[in-house]
Amino acid sequence: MRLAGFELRRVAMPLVTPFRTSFGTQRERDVLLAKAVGDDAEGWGECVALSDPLYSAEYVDGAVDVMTRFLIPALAGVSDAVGVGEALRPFKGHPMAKAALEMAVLDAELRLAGRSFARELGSVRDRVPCGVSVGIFDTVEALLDQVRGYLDQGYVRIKLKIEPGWDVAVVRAVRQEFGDGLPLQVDANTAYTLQDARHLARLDDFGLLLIEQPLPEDDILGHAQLAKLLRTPICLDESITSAATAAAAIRLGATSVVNIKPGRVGGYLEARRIHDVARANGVAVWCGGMLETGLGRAANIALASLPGFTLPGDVSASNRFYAADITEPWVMSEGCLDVPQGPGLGVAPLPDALAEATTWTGWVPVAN
Ligand code: SMG
Ligand code: MG
Repeated sequence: MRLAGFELRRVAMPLVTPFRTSFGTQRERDVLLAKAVGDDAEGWGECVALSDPLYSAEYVDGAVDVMTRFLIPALAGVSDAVGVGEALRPFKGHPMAKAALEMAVLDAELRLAGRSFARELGSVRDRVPCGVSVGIFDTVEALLDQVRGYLDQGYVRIKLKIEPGWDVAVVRAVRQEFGDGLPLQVDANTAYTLQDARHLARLDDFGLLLIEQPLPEDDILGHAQLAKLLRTPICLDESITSAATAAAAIRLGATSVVNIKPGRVGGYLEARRIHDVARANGVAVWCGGMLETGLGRAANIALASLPGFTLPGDVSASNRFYAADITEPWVMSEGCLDVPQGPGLGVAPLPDALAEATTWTGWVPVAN
């Protein structure tokens, strides 16, 4: 395949309900899509950067800029997803921007070959169990109502967002209401410091599956120290930026479970390498989420069907976040989503829904 260029597109996706975390509240997603256009195939990539650099350093305007000025022009002569990774390696950082371009080329390449993401990545299941990430609310009652609604829909695992002042008492209330059998975990998005270790150890009473990213992104040693003070397993998210950092964090005892987000690590191929590293070390992984549209969700479901993904991911149905998706909606059945089996992502945007949501498009050629 010879790449002619990328169509960049921003789509505005209002959330069904505000999603509050320790770093801010999302009300609408401004999603950047990149469509790879080749001489004989096209493919879709989704950039998971948020509007503001609060989850990680990347943000949507920055992703458009780096793709346009540096990343896409570097893809001259590249013909497949492995080549994208090699061509973009000299550029520091910007994993979410890189991942979107790699995803688009992988989709195009696989569509051409008639092979699915699942098959390409090494899928061993045809459906994956769905967990759901639940934000911070003004009252515990409002949270309990939300959790009850998700359990009624069939979600098999609940993740609670926590922050100082919204942690131990909230977890206790959820346990009291829904029982000790509910698979439950928490995510702090870096909101604590090592000084909070004694407080966080109070979570040990509640049989949590894990605590996700309690400390800052660059504090690997802090997480290793914290792990010695808690019985609750520590799971890194923001800190894991590559297979190499995953290997180091595992070796240092900083993480005993790993959240894999392809965008955060530069793409689906690096995500698979992290899966392989973790599996070789007997460390469980699960697939994280970044409020993806149906496109990114398709790829995540495929990834989550690899053998090392032994915990339910933040892989939920389209209607968890969006009343109207830009693809056919992902619908949960018996707490699971079916792994897409068609060529490439196995899904494509619905032209009308895509046009409706689009706020901007641009064309960036690849000079060959
Ligand atoms: O897509 O289900 C989803 C969101 C899951 O909580 C989620 N993601 O730190 O894991 C995380 C957050 C990052 C995005 S918060 C706006
Ligand atoms: Mg997280």
